[in-house]
Amino acid sequence: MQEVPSVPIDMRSFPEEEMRTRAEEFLELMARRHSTRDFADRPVPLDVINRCLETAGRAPSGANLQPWHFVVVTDSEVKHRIRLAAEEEERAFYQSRASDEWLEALSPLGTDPDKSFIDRAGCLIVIFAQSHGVKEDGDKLKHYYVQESVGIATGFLITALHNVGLACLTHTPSPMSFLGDILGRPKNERAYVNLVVGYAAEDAQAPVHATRKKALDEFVSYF
Ligand code: IYR
Repeated sequence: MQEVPSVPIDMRSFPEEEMRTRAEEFLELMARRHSTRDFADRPVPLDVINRCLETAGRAPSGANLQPWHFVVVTDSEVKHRIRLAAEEEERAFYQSRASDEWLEALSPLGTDPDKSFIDRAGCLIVIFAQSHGVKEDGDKLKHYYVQESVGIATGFLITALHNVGLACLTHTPSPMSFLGDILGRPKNERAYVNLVVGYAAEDAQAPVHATRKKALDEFVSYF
């Protein structure tokens, strides 16, 4: 490694027994996370959302260029505009854009063009990926591993939200360019996901299909 300015980092390690308990407890927490469309019609505390967004902002990224932007939408009128635009794309998706194979894969989820949960949920966090940055002099700044970086930050955010008891749904209408238009985002940004966030309704449900997760031996191998 070349010598670069460096600082000490405060990373904790634990005795193995404590590692096991922590791994167990964290798995137990995360295994209770499910995407849901059943949100309570209740505002979410913005200070909590902001702390969760700070967690997202701690994600690793290509050359640490943090090629993301998050828009928090709590305004009911803006949420409603997004719902209507999303439903228009989704109608085209279900009626003609989606292949039969895709519709078949979605059938156990019971999804359809109705996105009324967008009105109900406390907020939307629309996540944008910056294909490149913009330097102070206006020149382009190349970004690296943009999709991967934004995906990791999104994962951090979903985890942080679940940790405070907020539910979310990763909504990805296709195409999603209406999100950048409605929210006035610059040309170097592409909507990555519309994260619908809120308190889960008391009787919130998830399709059985979505709760079935692969066992460890189905997705891990060792050498
Ligand atoms: N965007 C559509 C379809 C959809 C696609 C996938 I991949 C999903 O996991 C779920 C739904 C919709 O939101 O209905």
